[in-house]
Amino acid sequence: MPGRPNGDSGDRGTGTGVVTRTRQKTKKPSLYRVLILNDDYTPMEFVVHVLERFFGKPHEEAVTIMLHVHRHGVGICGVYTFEVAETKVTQVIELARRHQHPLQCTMEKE
Ligand code: TYC
Repeated sequence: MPGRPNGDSGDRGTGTGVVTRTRQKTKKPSLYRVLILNDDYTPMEFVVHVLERFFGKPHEEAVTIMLHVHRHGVGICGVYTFEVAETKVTQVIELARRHQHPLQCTMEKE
């Protein structure tokens, strides 16, 4: 990242500097995978409902993801910026808790 980051070409306060920066500065936010974990007790239909409600999955895709998790132990619900991912994890865990299901959900940096 050469030069001065805010376009100050370095006139040391004399007011004679020329602003040369055209653009730069925006950084893409880090992304996080939201993962859902298998367990022996949460009903399959509940997991499908969670994937539809919080992750906007169409029914068929929700079933596919749920079965993947059922067979492999873990699956990806979606990829989001940090606060969105955190909110979705909280929403899933809270709904599962209210229904007394042990369903767990977590997030990891991509
Ligand atoms: N293994 C559960 C069952 O047999 C179904 C299930 C699927 C649970 C996915 C959690 O993330 C999960 N009822």
